[in-house]
Amino acid sequence: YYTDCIGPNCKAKSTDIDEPFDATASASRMGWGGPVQDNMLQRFKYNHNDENNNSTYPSHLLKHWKPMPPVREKRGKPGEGGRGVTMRPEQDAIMKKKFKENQFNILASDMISLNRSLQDIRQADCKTKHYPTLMPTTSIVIVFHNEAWSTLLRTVWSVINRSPRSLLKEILLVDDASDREFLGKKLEDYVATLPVETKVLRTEKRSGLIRARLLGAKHVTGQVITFLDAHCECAEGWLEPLLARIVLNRKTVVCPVIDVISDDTFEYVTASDMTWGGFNWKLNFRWYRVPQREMSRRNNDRTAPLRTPTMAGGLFSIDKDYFYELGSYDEGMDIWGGENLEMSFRIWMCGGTLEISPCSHVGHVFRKSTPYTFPGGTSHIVNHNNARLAEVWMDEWKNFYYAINPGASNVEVGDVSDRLALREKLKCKSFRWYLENIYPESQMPLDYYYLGEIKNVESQQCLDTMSRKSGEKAGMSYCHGLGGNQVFAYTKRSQIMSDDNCLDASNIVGPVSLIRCHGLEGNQAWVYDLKEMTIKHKTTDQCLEHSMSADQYTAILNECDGSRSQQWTMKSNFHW
Ligand code: LR7
Ligand code: MN
Repeated sequence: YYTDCIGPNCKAKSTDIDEPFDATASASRMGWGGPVQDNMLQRFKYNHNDENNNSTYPSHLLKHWKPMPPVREKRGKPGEGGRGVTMRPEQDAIMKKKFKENQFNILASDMISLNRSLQDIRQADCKTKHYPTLMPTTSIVIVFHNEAWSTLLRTVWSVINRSPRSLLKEILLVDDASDREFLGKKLEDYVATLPVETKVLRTEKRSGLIRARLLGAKHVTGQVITFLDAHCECAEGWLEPLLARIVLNRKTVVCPVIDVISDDTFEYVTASDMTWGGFNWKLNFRWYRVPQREMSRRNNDRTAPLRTPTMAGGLFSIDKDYFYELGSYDEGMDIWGGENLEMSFRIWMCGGTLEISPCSHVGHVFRKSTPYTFPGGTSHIVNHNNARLAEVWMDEWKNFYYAINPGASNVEVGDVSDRLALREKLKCKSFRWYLENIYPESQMPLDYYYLGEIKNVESQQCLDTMSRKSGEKAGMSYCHGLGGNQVFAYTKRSQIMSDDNCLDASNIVGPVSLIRCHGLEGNQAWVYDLKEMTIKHKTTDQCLEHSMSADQYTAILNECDGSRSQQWTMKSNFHW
């Protein structure tokens, strides 16, 4: 069946994509008997006392939340139960050709029902959790630029099918100047038939996801804003755990666990609840393993909310008033990037809490590259956004960003005075406070003696990561004075580090490598002697030497002999 007729404009197959929707069945399945009347909305005045950090609810407000009945599996239909779909080999060519338009397999997505069922992948203890009877309502804000029909509408349907109607105020779709025709009137007509109030808002010109979200937020009438990307699937029981945290403390910003929807088969794959959000020197958001410290704070309860240093950015709930009190978003940020770390730092430094609720799961189609344009150039825009966040929130640690990403020092940052005034007005804490109290595991060294290049006296060459991966040999090369791969921090914890890798002498004699920093001294502890100009490995007392004997230049560990090949300067000759 599903041959080469694909997409919403494909009349012949449209019934394969959105099978007719039975509104009455759906409403009764949701247990709410149709559209929400205003007087049914539970306008719960939840706790505005900011000091309230209790993690339990007053018992009279607690009742077992009647769970949503799961979407029934449509037997024999592709993709049901969150399974991946397999394509027939003869579709390979067209699949490959179409892939670029969205950077995911649109054929697979179009084969799957907009209402597809998912496995209930929550931990057993999540299914029996008790939530308050009264919770705030939320509006869902989904921004998109040239999103595909089936992924966008599957996101919408997953919200409708799996959110208690009494909590769901409306869905706001913000079209950021898409030029795909079906996202015009056709979309408006379609959403008018949905059983939950859904509006399409449009930016006048391409605004980027940050300003598009601001437009959406302006129209929110619920008490909580829940942001989603336009290619998500909300899983069973996703919403209650998010809102429940805001009930307890309105300054809590809550993310779901973000599961993976395969960009190839659209299989729904559960992500680990043992990862949290971090970032590296380049200011890329990265997932890292939750440290034991945080597990202990949660009494090793894997269903307890997880305090995360940063969030991925696209999927979270936030009290609407708090969103504005906290300074919403930086309107000076374009298209994509930076707003996730900016908001994460702001939340923590200005008195809020950022959490992942392990009982809430939402799938997201992760893409390897972006399908859409970045007017002005991708790196220019991302550098601009990141520079803004670095200038406003990161104090001296902004230098790590400029050092490892020299291209960013040349972009114009624009006016950040409003954002600095916001930081002042909210009496936000310092970035040092954030690193010490929220993210001590970060690869931003708290205290360091030096940040710059490390040059060998004899060869006049510089230590260089050569962009190699963790575990590989450290390199040496001509000193270019630009930073990037030749920037190292010499920290008070005796590490010589570049981003999240540390100079490591696992071999007693021979080449040294760059290995993920462990912070436990051992093979990664070095002492720089300013007078001798030697870099000594702490545990073996051997010296770092530039070896030019092999056909490849490397840094090795050797007996100290006072030679110039064992002398190094830590004197930066570039500026950021
Ligand atoms: O100009 C634009 N206008 C838009 O409306 C560019 C994008 N968008 C829309 C886009 O259609 C999509 O719905 O914005 C949304 C996010 O863009 P993606 O899906 O291309 O971004 P991403 O998933 O690669 O990026 C993650 O980081 C971004 C940084 O700016 C945003 O915070 C995204 O929301 C965020 N996505 C997630 O957090 C999902 C989990 C991914 C991870 C890790
Ligand atoms: Mn996305």
